[in-house]
Amino acid sequence: MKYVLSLFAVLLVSCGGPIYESDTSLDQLPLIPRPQSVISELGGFGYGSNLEVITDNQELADLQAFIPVESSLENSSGPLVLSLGLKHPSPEAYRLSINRREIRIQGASPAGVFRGIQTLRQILAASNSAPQQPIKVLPLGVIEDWPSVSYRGTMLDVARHFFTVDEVKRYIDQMAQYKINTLHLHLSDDQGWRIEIKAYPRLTGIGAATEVGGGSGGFYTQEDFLELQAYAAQRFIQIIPEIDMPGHTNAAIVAYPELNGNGKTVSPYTGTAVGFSTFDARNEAVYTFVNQVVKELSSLSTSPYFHLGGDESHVTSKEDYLYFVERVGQIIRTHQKTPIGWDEVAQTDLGPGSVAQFWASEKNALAAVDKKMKVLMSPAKKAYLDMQYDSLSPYGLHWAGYISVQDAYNWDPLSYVPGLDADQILGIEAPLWSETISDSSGLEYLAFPRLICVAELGWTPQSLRSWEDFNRRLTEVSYPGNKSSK
Ligand code: TNX
Repeated sequence: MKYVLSLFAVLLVSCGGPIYESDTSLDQLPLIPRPQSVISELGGFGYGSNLEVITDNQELADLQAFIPVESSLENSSGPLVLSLGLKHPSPEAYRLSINRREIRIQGASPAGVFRGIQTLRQILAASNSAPQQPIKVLPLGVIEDWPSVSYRGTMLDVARHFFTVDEVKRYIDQMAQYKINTLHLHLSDDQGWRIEIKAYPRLTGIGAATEVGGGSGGFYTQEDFLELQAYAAQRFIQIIPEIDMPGHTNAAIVAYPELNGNGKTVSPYTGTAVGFSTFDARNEAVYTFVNQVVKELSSLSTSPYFHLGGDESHVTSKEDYLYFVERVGQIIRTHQKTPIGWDEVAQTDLGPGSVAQFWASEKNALAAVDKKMKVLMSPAKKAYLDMQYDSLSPYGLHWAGYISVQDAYNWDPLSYVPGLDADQILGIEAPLWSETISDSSGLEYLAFPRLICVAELGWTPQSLRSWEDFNRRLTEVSYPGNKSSK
């Protein structure tokens, strides 16, 4: 009975088994994103290294793989029960309750149960046991939780520098911990083409061999893309493919020079300038090409969206730009996808329900809603993960300013652009451009902890957010690339 003196757990023996007491309360734990509602109750739930998982649903049973404890009842107060049937408009809603006899996670769908498991993981990590203490004690209570914004994403630029399948999976795992549900992959740019298109083999044969700074580049086979998509889907994350056009197309044009519209001889590009390349908007071969690319990618992709880029087409005439984007929008719809483009596409008639991704121009964001488009909030001054934290940051750019962790947290995606209503906003996304990073360590330096700020901006309503409270929680947890120097 050496545990009796522990501050952590008072172990009494009653007829039903041991009774545990927790010295922490559920509403004090550093949960991120902060849940919508946490009600604490007195008492504790004890377990050793084991937690028996009970569910009558096979899909939920598969989620056991995400619970970081062994499944058995030995040493535990009771089981972890996973179930569906929660009534809530958001499929990601969940209710997590911990009482003396069991932990229960009920979801509005399997995605909700998965989000609840992430919260449980944070509770387990925050509930320390004393040294040499084999029993961990969790505080009791009920968490009711759901996202305030349905689309919560990040973008990874795999074109300026290529990131391997394993590096992207690592990022997906990190996203999942903070309940991010969308990964936008920027698959093509001037410096590289990164996805196999079977009808145009030189895209990867030639167009994938370059990257910023002269490295060897790389690309995903279609099987790689499916593997990433399946890996993300297990974590209830969608992958949205982007093929950036008509600008940002030098790598495709090097592979297929007949697509070129800037009248110059092209050569591979490994610098970081933008705005010099364009497809030829008046050449039918370009639309044959675009149709094939959209067709092959749309047949692989399970996302309802296809991102056509459309940014910084500085050498495309205005007339050609409008014509091109509208035609590509129609091609995307022919393949049963909804077009998304960077905010410049709001100048075109991309059609109601299509999406403008706001990064720089409030005028474009307002034009988008006039055209019954939705707006995805990615303001460069707040949400660009590739901006330096400050002038000493070893990675990153600063054309939109320096973005400290506090800056990344202190804004509201639903009111950032005056004149936009919340119901016109599809969601929030934090883009990570990769001119200055080429591997997971650079990625993690820029993304963490600022992606965690974005995760909370999308999940937790403004009325429950405060920098002081968030910052306290952030200092109490470990996160990828946790560096105290930031
Ligand atoms: C602007 S933001 C770009 C990208 C660059 C990024 C660097 C946008 C739609 N286009 O081509 O990578 O700045 O921060």
